[in-house]
Amino acid sequence: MRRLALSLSLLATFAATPALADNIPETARIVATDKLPEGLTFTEVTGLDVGQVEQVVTWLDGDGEHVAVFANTSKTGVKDDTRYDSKVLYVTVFLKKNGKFQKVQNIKEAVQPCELDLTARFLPGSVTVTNADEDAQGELTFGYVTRCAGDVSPSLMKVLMLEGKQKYALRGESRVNLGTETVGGTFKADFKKAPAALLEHAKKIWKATQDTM
Ligand SMILES: [Ca+2]
Repeated sequence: MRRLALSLSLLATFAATPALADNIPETARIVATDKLPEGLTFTEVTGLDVGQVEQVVTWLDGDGEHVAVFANTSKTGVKDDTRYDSKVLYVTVFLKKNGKFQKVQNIKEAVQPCELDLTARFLPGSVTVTNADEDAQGELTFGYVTRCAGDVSPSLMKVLMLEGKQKYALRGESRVNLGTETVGGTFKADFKKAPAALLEHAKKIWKATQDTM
């Protein structure tokens, strides 16, 4: 009987810890979809009652089950015969507990009404879930570019890393090959007191995705 009680308490311990630190990345799922996860509304994701879902990323760590929704909103207007485009990117991270979603943090990046060529998009291949510092919290990393211009020039680029309530960032410009020279590609790191391994991962993602307008 005593042995059974011990087994049950061990089971309870494992149930309360959804994932061990060393397998957080293996629990990650990155799914391209235009559907909101069941139980979420656009109001919770974009702050509006509309939006376009692009992908949903989930992972388990010491805090529980995370659900990150990548979405955008866009609109077009005309003023004085000129067409203006606007687009906003959103990444909203939730903890899902007992079927309910608690917002952990959200990222919003807007390109203001633009009468030239508008760019606002997540960078393919930039989305990763890691646990570079081997604690109990996973890190969600993603990059995106924004731009309103009519020429060939770098975009504003960011690679963000979210861990729990923390947000770390590389901010700079994408790199563009003009034929005779390459411009852009520089960034500044805002990683506060994050462990060096986190900054290293973000730099790796930057280097892998920076060649875009
Ligand atoms: Ca971590």
